[in-house]
Formats: sequence, structure tokens, C-alpha cells
Amino acid sequence: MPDPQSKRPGGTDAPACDFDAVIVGAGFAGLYSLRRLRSMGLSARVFEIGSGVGGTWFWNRYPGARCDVESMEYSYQFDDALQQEWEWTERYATQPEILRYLNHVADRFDLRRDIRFDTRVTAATFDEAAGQWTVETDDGARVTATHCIMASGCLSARNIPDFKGIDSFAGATYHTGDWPEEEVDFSGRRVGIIGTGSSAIQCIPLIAEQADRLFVFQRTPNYSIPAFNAPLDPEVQKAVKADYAGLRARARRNRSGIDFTVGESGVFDVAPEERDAVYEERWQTCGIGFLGAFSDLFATAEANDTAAEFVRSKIRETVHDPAVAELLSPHYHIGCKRTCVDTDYYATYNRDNVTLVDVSETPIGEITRSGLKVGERDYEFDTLIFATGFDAMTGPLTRIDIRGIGGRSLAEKWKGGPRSLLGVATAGFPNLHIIAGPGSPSVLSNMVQSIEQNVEWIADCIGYMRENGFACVEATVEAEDAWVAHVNEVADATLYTKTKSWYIGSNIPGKAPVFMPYIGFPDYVRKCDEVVAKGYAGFAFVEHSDAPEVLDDSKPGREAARTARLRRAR
Ligand code: FAD
Ligand code: N01
Repeated sequence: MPDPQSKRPGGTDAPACDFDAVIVGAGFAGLYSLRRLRSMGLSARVFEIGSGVGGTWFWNRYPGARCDVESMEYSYQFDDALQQEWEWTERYATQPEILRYLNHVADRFDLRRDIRFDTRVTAATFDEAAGQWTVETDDGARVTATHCIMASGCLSARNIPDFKGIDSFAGATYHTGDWPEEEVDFSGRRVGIIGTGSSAIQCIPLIAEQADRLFVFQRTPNYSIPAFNAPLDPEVQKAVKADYAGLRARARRNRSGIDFTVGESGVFDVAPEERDAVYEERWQTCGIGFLGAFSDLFATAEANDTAAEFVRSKIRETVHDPAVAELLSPHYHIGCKRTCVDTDYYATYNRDNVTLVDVSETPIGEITRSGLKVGERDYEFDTLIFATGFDAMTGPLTRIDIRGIGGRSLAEKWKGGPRSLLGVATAGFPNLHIIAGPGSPSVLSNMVQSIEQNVEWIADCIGYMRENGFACVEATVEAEDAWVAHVNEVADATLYTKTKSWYIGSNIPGKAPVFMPYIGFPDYVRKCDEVVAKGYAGFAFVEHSDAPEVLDDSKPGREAARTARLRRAR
């Protein structure tokens, strides 16, 4: 490194750089970005911390890890031959199966030759004079590229809370999002697990079956819907494949980008018995689609509580000990933290070897050599699992030292919460393209579908730049402000912003309480298309001969002057 592949941004007289694009990450987003850019004749280098492709599915190898969007949908649609040839074996694919799929994609499109594994991007700096990014990696190398594409994921920056004594534990420790490749055998072991989010809910039943004792430390209980996972009937798969385009089109029309129907009636438009029958039917058949039972579940607390109470009644029915059932019963608005989909989660608490420990009132005081302390009580075990989630959405970006115009750091800019235009760009950072960024539907949708839409939009924008001889593209401050206001306005009309969750950064101490994803996949796509139809309204472009001069944003009026100059360049 760098490779001897000198590129000029857009092929003109700008300074040479190593690649047209650097891509950070080799999960669903990074792999498709590479494939797409290559198909446009562009050169790209992917950097990936892991030793293989797969992203989420490379790292989250804990027992029970699987998707909760059905396999036939949780897959790429950009290549019909690919979606026709791949055979999913279960309704919800396991982590190993999804990882096999992503390896198949990497091989099928010969992607590995442009990926550097075991390499972390540590910094990315925009060189204003050259109009290009310099990307630094943890092996001390630097490469330059016209475009920097952040395919670094929404849920890839692990969160390990800063517990007192965290390094003193003498036994084995694991984080669900950094699980070892070799199988972990819990037989004969006493295990402690911190957290009861989706990851914990998937692995607890399986670990409980193996371990001698399992202590679950719960701060907030979660709503979980049974998966009723099963082998995929080949006839069903065949029928889907006969009209895959139809399935994808139906999914794109739904707010979540997932093909489940959303009830047209409001909760109180129907009699209580009919309402419960609707919930029961959804509970038995729909997984996460349970949340589509009525049109207003996210609109009012009263409507939402009918669904929440239905789930609480299921917990009471399942869990024998009423005190444990009560502890497991959530009381926040259902759906406003990520709803889980499980196999035998609540029933696991009927086992003699499982103990639920409430740490909501008295938090975990410290990790000790032999376990942990809650108040005066010591819990002893020999394996500790952190199922404590992620610094979601912004973490993967702000953990890299990204610097744009005037040397301004992205982490600094986003201190008060992320600011973007459509989630794909942020003012002051030309040619920085974000996939599934804050301000896009990402985590509130079938992420594979959202990722593909973002990759295609970004690639089209780069194509437009090349056709028109533009060296740089950047979101304007005005358009970004308007988008952030719109994202908030949409969210404020729902219950999402009234609930503490990682969507709003509440799981990370000191993180600005800002609701990050955009609600509504179809509306989002419409907005993206409108921007293009209006000649990339809200984006400013710089021609090659007009590479950005060094501007100091801290001086009053400089930002506006730069925006005006960028506009003139169009
Ligand atoms: P990732 O898969 O997270 O890949 C990002 C990659 O970037 C990682 O491999 C990471 O190592 C790399 N990276 C990050 N920073 C750097 C750096 N500085 N330098 C180099 N490399 C870097 N979504 C759904 O829609 N449906 C589901 O059912 C679903 N199930 C999930 C289950 C689990 C256990 C988890 C954790 C998430 C799940 N998600 C699901 C969300 C999932 O993250 C996305 O669906 C999707 O896999 C994200 O792909 P990605 O390529 O954007 O990011
Ligand atoms: O993480 P989480 P996750 N003391 O943040 C607790 C996707 N995913 O890895 O809720 C004690 O949900 C924390 O408590 P609280 C999905 O998008 C999907 O499980 O903050 N506890 C919580 O219980 C998901 O949402 C699947 O009060 C502490 C837990 O740790 C996302 O990934 C499967 C604590 C973290 O839960 C993240 O899920 C897995 C502390 N100091 C993941 N700090 C599918 O099924 C944190 N906690 C598709």
C-alpha cells in the first residue's frame, strides 16, 4: 500500500490519488458498495477490522444468533440470479447460514481481492487543496481516494459499560458482538449475563440448557414475540422465487420495508374481543409483524398499551412464578425499543438453574474476581457475558478520527447529536458518503433493503458527478438543517421519542438524546428521489478546476461563503 493505481478524481487535472473510493467495512453495505462501484468502472479499496466478510454476521456468533426479518427478505435483491440460486433453509436464518451467504456473495462477485482484512481505519482527513480523502489504518498505512464510503455499520461499535472492577474478573468474558469462532461450551459452568436485549434474548435459552447455573442481570425487561421458527418449505420458497419482484415491491411500500400487512383499523375501532383475536393471530404467525396489528400502535399511549398488555398477559401465562413474570414484564411503549423475536425466552425462567436478578433499582456495583456485586449481594460465576449492545449508529463513525473542511472533526460536529442530509451526507465533509447513517431508515427497516437503496443512491450521485465533471459533493447547511428538523418532526409525532432506547442514545452515558433513524422507508425513498429529480437539491458540487480552498469555519460568515461558492460551482 498504496497500490500503484493512480486515479484522478473524475479523470481530470486534479491531483492523483490511489483509488476512486475507500470503503470502510465488509458487511452487507461494504460488499454491495464494492460491487456497485466496480460495475461503474471505479477502483475501490475496502478496509475491514475482521478477518473475513460479513460484518454483523462475522462478529455476532453467540448461540442462537439469527435474523428476525425472514430469510427470504433479509437478503440482497440487486442481482436476480443471486436471489434465485440461494436456498435458505429456515424461516429465520441462523448466523452461520447468513455468514455463508455473504461469503458466497464475496466469492460469486470476486470481491475479496479488493478487501484488506484485519485492518482498522483509524482516521480519514479531507485534503481541501486536492479534493480528496487521506485514509489511515492501524498498520500505519495511508491511502488517498476521491470518495470515502462509510459502510461501517449501525451496530458494530460494541458497548461495554465502564463497571467498577471490570478487569478483575478471573473467569472467561465474552461480548455477544465479539464472539469467538470456536464453540463455547458452557457445560458444567456457572454463567452470568448482563443485559436482556435482542442478543441476550436469543442466547439465554440455549445457554440455560447447557450451563449449570445462569444468572441474568436485567435492567429493563423487553417485549419479545415468539419466532415460531421452522424449516422453510421448499414449495413456499419456490413460490416466493416465482414472484420475488412482487415480494420486494410489497415490502418497499411498508413503513418498515418488510412485507407484512399493517392493519387499517385503529385499536379502538374494534371491540376488545376482536382486538385480542387480531393480536393472537399476529402473535402466532407474524414475528415482528405483530407491531403492524393496528394503524395507530405508535401514535397514542392508550392504543399502544393494548398491545403491550397483550404481551404482558402472555408473559404471565408462560412464567410460573408471578414475581418473576412481573419482573419480566415491560412497561414502556411496545415497539419503541427494538422488539425481540425469540424461541422459548420467557419459558426459560421456569428452569431451576436460571435466576433473574433485577438491577433496575440497585445497579451492578462492581465486577469482582469471582462474579459481580449488586448492593450487598455477591453473585459468583465463572463465565461473564456482556450482552450490553452497541454505541449505535454514530459510534462506528465517531470512533474514527474523521476530519472535513477546516480540519473539523465529525465527532465534534455530532456532539449534540448527528446531523445529516438524508443520512447519506453531512455538511462540511465533502465526498464522505454514509450508508445507513443517522437520518436514514436503517435500523427501523429491513436493513438489507435500506442498505441497497443507499448504496445505489450514492453510486448514482458519484456517476452524476463524473458525467458532469464535478470533483466534490457536499450537503448544504440549510438542507441539512431542514432534514434534521424533518426527521425530528416525524419522530415527535410518534411514541418513539417518549421512550428511552438506543435509538435515542440513552444506553451510552453522555450521548446526546437525539432520535437517530428516519421513520418510514417509502417516504424516505420518495424524498431521495425528489432530491435527484430536482438536480440534487440541497447538495452543492465543486468542479475540478474549483477545488475547495482552505476555509476556516470558526470565522463568522465563512460557512455561508463556502456554501455560496459551492453553489456557484454548480
Ligand atoms: P455491519 O454488518 O455492522 O458491517 C460493518 C463492518 O464495518 C464491520 O464488519 C466492522 O468490523 C467494520 N468496521 C467498522 N469500523 C471500521 C473501521 N474503523 N475500520 C475498518 N472496518 C470497520 N437487521 C435487520 O434488518 N434484520 C435483522 O434480522 C437483523 N438482525 C441482527 C442481528 C444482530 C445480532 C445484530 C447485531 C444486528 C442485526 N441487524 C438486523 C442489523 C444488522 O447490523 C444489519 O442488518 C446489517 O447486517 C448491517 O450491515 P452493514 O454492512 O451496514 O454493517
Ligand atoms: O443490545 P441492546 P443487543 N447495567 O442495546 C443492558 C440488533 N439485534 O446486542 O435496556 C445493566 O438491545 C441494557 O439494559 P437497558 C437489534 O437491532 C437484532 O441485545 O439499557 N444492564 C439491555 O438490556 C438490537 O436492538 C437481533 O436498561 C445494562 C442490554 O444491556 C441491537 O442489535 C439480535 C447496562 C443491551 O441490549 C442491539 O441488541 C441481536 C448496565 N450498565 C441484536 N448497559 C435479532 O434478533 C447496558 N445494559 C434480529
